Amino acid sequence: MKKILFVGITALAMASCTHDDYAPVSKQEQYQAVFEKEFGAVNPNVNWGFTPQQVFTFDKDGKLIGTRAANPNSNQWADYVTVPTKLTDAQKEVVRKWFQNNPNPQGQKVNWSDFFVEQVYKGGKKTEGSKTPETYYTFNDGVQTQTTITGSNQMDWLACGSKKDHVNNFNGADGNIMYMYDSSTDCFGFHESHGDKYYDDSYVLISGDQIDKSVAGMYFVGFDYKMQKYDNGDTRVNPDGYYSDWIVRIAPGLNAPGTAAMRVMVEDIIDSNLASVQTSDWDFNDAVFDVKFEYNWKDGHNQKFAVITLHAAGGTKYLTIGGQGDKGVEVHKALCVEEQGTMINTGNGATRPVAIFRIPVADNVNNANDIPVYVGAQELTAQKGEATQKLCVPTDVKWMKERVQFINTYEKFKDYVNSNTPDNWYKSVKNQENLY
Ligand SMILES: [Ca+2]
Ligand SMILES: [Ca+2]
Ligand SMILES: [Ca+2]
Repeated sequence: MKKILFVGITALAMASCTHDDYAPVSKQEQYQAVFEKEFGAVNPNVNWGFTPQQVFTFDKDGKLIGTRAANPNSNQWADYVTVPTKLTDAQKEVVRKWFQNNPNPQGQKVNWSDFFVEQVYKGGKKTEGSKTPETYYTFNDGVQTQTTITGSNQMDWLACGSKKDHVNNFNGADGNIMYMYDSSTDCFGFHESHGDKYYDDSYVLISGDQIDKSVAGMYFVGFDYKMQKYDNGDTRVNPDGYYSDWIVRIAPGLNAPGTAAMRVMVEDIIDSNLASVQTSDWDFNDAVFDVKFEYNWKDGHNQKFAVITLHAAGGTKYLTIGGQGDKGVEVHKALCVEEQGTMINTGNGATRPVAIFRIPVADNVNNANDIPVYVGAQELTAQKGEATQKLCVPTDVKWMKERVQFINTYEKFKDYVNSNTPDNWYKSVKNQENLY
């Protein structure tokens, strides 16, 4: 008797569930419910700021085609990227002296596919006050000779990344400034002319913050000369631990303001327990990245890329851009932080330089919304008229710090959600201190 009654109650409960108190089933439906609880009903016309973007096309020689007035006599870098202000002589001196007086420094990593290289110092030129002469005794058959060589004179072809992309016009440890794209900062090397070998294990990458206030926020690569003429080591030069034989600055290729790049701000709440979402969980900073589209000549034909500039990873989940899992780029790793649980550049965790990387895309892709973003296996979407996990804004819009309220920071965001206006809701900042 009892048993029958129990079944009856269950059946009744289920029946009422499917009628009056409709329980959302899919993740997106549950998300819609918590999103609307926070921000109100989503207007059917809201597209979250995503629109088709301008596409830059470069010819075989890396020259920008179309879209802007071309001046063949000046370089065009400034049309699509922020060209760093050149170093002053005083700044170069500060950097040179630091490298000449700090042996075996601890380096760091940056992750840029697109960057500038600027000459700082060629070894052997100025060594007053230096702890290294930047000249080296050679060893023959393991015995030191009286012959010295100036290392920098043997250093040809500055090379970037494990594919050894040559930096044009940087030879003999000298150069001016060059823009590298679709390259890599995963290592740096030089070609040694005496022994005719490449060395990409004798560099160090140092943050200007470590050197002096006048070069804070900059990055420098120093090389310690080494040489081995024969594989058996018959003639060689030992590095001396001072990475001053060639010093260059590297600077990320940041999007020029007002160019075609757009910023995407990502919220990963959909992958959380949606029953316990709080107001301060909404921050749309779990990934913040800019998207720019480019055609570049590569492997004999024009290929289309999304150039991604990753600014922040304000979440602790496995979040990938460009595809799911291994098919995408994990945001913490991209910012050179191995710990997935560390938030980066949101005021609560680690601080890192931006990451710049490229994703090959199909010819018809020209909207930042088409760059897939995943949290684990869950794709984060921005559908017109539906609760969104991504917002698209101009690249000068700042993102949120952690644990502050989105709704109390952007005063008009709720209006935008409810009525599709104002579309520049990001200009209605109420509490500047909530932004990173
Ligand atoms: Ca050295
Ligand atoms: Ca969040
Ligand atoms: Ca966050």
